[in-house]
Amino acid sequence: MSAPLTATAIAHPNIALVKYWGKRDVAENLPAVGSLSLTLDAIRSRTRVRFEPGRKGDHVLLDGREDQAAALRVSACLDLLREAAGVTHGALVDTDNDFPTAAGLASSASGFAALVTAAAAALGLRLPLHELCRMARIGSGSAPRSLFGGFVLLQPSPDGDVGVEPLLAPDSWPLRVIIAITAAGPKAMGSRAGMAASRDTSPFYSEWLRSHPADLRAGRRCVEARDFPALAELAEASCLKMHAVMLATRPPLIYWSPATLACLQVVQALRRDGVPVFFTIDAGPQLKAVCEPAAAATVHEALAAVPGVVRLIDSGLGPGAHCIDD
Ligand code: 2P0
Repeated sequence: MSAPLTATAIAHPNIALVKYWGKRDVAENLPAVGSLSLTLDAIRSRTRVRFEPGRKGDHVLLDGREDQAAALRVSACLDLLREAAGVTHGALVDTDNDFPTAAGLASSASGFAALVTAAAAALGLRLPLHELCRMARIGSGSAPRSLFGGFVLLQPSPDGDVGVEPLLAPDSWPLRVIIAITAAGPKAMGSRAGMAASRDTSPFYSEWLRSHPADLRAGRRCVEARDFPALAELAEASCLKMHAVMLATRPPLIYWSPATLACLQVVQALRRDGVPVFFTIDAGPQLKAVCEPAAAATVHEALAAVPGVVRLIDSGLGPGAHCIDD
């Protein structure tokens, strides 16, 4: 059967509970550390890929606009798929996100997971999962995590590559995530440049690398045991350790807004009062509060009252990337 040459896929952003920050190999986009994430269901990237025989080059639309920087990364990723399929067709790629792009909400993770899923289907490729993960990783280090649903572990493997392992399906531990959007514009410095700056200048970077494997092992134990209090403590510590590395980078990487800190303090106060919730923050000013389902309404209400919070997104845990009908 010939390849359909066109396909559309959906992938959901993921939120890391044990964070990834730093690269071991820039050309291969190999992370210096593993990570543990959960995939969301309330927000998504949708990517349509159409290969056209005889077309030279790719044309990339991101939320309806041409984006040169995104196009270069998309083409690098598509080159791997073209090579696997033995074709040279250029592609039309149309991606839209139903949430703010490049604002610390993992749009590159869901975008590249959707891209490789759609492109592989369009080219009729049945790739081993580790190959699809490698291709997604070339696009974005956190993208392999969005190929899977629920809780996902990304771990450096002894051969120097990374392995991705789904730990729990979404309904096995159905936590809720309340995202407090405190600013919707794109961030000042992208993760890629920020990671390179931290590696080169942050005095805490070596300690981050040294202590990370133990955090990842602890993260796996917490998720497998569904131990919320232990996961809460670990995830907040991993988040703040990463932000300490960022703050000590020269020039400093300060991704928080005053409202980010206000939200963090609200979450701390809730937990002190016995509400099962913890925070995590990525390379942007949004705060993600992870809680048990029964606490979601309380957490939502408390974050909605924080000055500077412009919007809240309530999410459950979602599935991995998948194709949909065009
Ligand atoms: C994470 N972040 O683990 C961490 C926490 C941001 C802070 O993965 O350069 O967009 O494409 O590999 O995947 C964001 O980094 O970076 C990220 P690249 P990516 O979620």
